[in-house]
Amino acid sequence: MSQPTIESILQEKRTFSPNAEFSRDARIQSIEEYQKIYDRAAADPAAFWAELAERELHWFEKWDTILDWQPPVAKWFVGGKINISYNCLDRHLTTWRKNKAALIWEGEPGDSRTLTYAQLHREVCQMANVLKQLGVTKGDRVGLYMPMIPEAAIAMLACARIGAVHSVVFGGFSAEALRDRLSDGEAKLVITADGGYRKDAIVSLKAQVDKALANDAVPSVTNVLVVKRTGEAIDMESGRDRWWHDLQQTASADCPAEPMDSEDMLFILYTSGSTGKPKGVVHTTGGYNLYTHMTTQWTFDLKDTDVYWCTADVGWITGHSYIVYGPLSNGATSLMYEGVPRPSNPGCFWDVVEKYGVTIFYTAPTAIRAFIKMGEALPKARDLSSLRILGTVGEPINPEAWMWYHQVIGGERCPIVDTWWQTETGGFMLTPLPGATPTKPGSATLPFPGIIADVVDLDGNSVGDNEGGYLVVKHPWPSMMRTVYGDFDRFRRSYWEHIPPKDGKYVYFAGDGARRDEDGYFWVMGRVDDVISVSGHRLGTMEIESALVSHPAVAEAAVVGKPDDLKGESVVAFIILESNYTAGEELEKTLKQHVVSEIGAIARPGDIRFSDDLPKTRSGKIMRRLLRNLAAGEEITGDTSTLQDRSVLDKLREGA
Ligand code: 6R9
Repeated sequence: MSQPTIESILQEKRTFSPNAEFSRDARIQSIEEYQKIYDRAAADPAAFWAELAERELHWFEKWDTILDWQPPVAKWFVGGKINISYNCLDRHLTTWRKNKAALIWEGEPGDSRTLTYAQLHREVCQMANVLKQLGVTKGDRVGLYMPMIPEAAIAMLACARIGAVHSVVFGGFSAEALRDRLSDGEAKLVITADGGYRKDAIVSLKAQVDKALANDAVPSVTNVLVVKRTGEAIDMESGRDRWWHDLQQTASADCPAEPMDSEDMLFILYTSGSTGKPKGVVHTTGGYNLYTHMTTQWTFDLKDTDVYWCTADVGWITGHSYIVYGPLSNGATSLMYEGVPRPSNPGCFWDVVEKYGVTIFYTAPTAIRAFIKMGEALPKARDLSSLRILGTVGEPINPEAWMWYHQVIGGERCPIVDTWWQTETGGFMLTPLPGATPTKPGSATLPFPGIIADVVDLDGNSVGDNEGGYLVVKHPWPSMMRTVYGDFDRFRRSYWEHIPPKDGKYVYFAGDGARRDEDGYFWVMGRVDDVISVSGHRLGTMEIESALVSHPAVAEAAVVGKPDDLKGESVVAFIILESNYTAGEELEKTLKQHVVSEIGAIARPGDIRFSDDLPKTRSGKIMRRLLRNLAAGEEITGDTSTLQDRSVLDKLREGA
């Protein structure tokens, strides 16, 4: 091969087939059925999506062209008229689902609320009228900076209803990060709350908004709409700031959904590049609605009896696609929880599962690793027998964490769907279908029907089985991002130029390394920016970390490369130990030897550093870039605005 790719060194052989009883009741019941759908879709993706768009969604007017592909610009269902708020709400009102729970919400202090489809529809319509009253019109951008309360979903759906573009900024971000995002999108209105509850404390959201907007820093913002959540004292700037409940009370509940062009912008969501300013990922209406609808339905095998819970925050793409739009478009019951495991209630997730009889539970590896550290006693103290499907997203899951999830949470009966996707892809790209796909711990398995994925070298040639390379998508799909807001050139450079077009055919490069095994299963090996180069061997981070985590002493591991005169780079491992182990030279030796025996001498860590914590993004992804700086003894460079807890870096530095 002409170009260096990534070597794969870990072999995971365990396989788990869906049980016969589960498959019998599933929407897609066997791997043969999946294969049939997949093949049909691959033969003509546009026709496949058009058939589903017609069957599954309401269109005010049908499209003229299914797909207009002028790389790297894809337009789906061109000329079609659609409204995602209509598909998520109105169309359910003429069915028995009118009085079904659309949202079940549980607040951190223990307060709760259930909104039926009829109730949710009413509140969305009222809020849409409030937005109009405040001068928001089609195409205007609205910034949301909200706690995890129903009003967050209501605000998103209200924007979509009148064709305003929402730009949700995660409530944990700083005033500066909020200001940058509001400025970039030139938001007209900001919707926030006085505060929210997080880990037994109040997060003062409105005060952060005031800071972000101080000195007229974002001149496009004319109003701030404030939900009363905590009741704490806040400043209300007269003329600018309005209470949500004041305006909602008097607003009419009659607000027909605006027929939107399929390609009208639905939302902007910012994702951090490793350097430079965050990218405003732009999603449009029709394709996004269809893709999130289908992936939710098939990947979670949705039934009307399900209580579906995705633990993400609405500030992330996972919250957009799989708390709000995908589930509601399907008429499902979506649970929203304001809290996170915290000292006063580390087992709160299991309380919620038991209280509401959750059947589908979707979370992230970072949470699973935290559960493992907290021990089995917490989940074992609750009745989790309602669960039937488990999901994971956000990072590669180490096989041992997968096994724990399978055994302790899933009681060995629940299929695990490991869903690989990105803010940019809008929805699941690689994922098992729970009644059909045999799973392997650590693999996101196979492409969703209609997705043509591959692993290639830098020239764009497919690599062989079990050879590492670059994960790409070779045919446009309905929910792909359309551009970086205000910077089309950055869109082209970031995703379409690393792997050059071959014979005029463009491929989307996701930025992740992967390999495909002899069964065609994909194994995501981590971000290619994080690849470690030891004596000419390019190693992904995931496999070495998984080898370390398979040792009983290791709760969590992050590996990075450190410059080395002889080898180019040597492996440095940052380790969080299980509580009953103590750091020391003996254990260091044992762990190095463990990596050698699990995957080989090439991956042997030169250096092991024990720590209590790791630097993570606010959505829980390990920031290896910062660890790389630390390992090399360098200053931290690049953007740290997404870092969850700055003090972690200082602690790691002291420990070095
Ligand atoms: C949905 C979301 C995207 C990046 C992606 C990859 C990593 C997400 C994964 C996974 C392995 C999975 N990632 N899911 N890696 N297996 N199941 O997380 O979006 O925040 O944009 O992050 O997350 O590296 O490229 P986003």
